Amino acid sequence: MLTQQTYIMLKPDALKRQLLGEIITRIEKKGYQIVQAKLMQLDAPIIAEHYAHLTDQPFYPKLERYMLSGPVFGMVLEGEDVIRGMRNMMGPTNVFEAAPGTIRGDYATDVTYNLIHGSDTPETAEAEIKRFFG
Ligand code: IDP
Repeated sequence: MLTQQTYIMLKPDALKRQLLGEIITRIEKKGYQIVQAKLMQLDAPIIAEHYAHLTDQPFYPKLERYMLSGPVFGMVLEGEDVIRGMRNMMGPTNVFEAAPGTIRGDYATDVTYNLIHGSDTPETAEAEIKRFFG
């Protein structure tokens, strides 16, 4: 048993489409605890830091516009194997591969506008929690 924390961010399309409650309900029903949460308007430097592995990609300007387009809802979740569990609940980055039953599979139809971010390793979880919650 491995109790760990992860950083989850509901992206601007989740808020615009009023899917916040729906997604949080899934997280709560799964049994993960929300230990911190806040609404934030990100700026370009923090987006570039968060997506440093993507800044040289051709789609980065679109990703930056998307992440600047409205507030995001950041959360720290705690639970057994929560990093892997949340990645499974989210579905893969490519929505066309995301199975029904996953958040992206059920609600997203576009590779960029895919509703949710979740840390992918314990190291990135630690860095992302520090980045957004200090
Ligand atoms: P993740 O969000 O599933 O961890 P990353 O590769 O870190 O995946 O990508 C970050 C975000 O960048 C994605 O969630 C998506 O919004 C956007 N993105 C990733 N790959 C593409 C792409 O090929 N085209 C357009 N947007 C992309």
